[in-house]
Amino acid sequence: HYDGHGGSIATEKAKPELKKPPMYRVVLMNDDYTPMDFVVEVLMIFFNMNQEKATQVMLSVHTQGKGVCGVFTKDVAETKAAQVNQYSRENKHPLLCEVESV
Ligand code: TYC
Repeated sequence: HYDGHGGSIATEKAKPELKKPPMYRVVLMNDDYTPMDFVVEVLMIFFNMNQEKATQVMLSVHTQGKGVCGVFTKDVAETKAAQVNQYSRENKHPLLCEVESV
């Protein structure tokens, strides 16, 4: 119940060493040049999606302008975004992957 200083008697002392870390969205941006097949490949390689799920997310990014690939801790999110951007540059595609806090 309410404890008068923003916590609760039921939860404030429960496992104080196990706080949830802040989470970050990894988002893919649409562009006019990256081939759809390449985006699907990226989602399968770096976000462990099957072809059906990857196609669904790719088409959502294509239609909506951007889309969430996954939600991770800060270090994992930043590593995945950097890996996607490096892989895209290596393959001469402008595909852009960004991190935003949830
Ligand atoms: N718009 C691209 C095309 O028509 C496909 C695409 C989808 C590109 C998603 C980027 O994040 C992206 N070839």
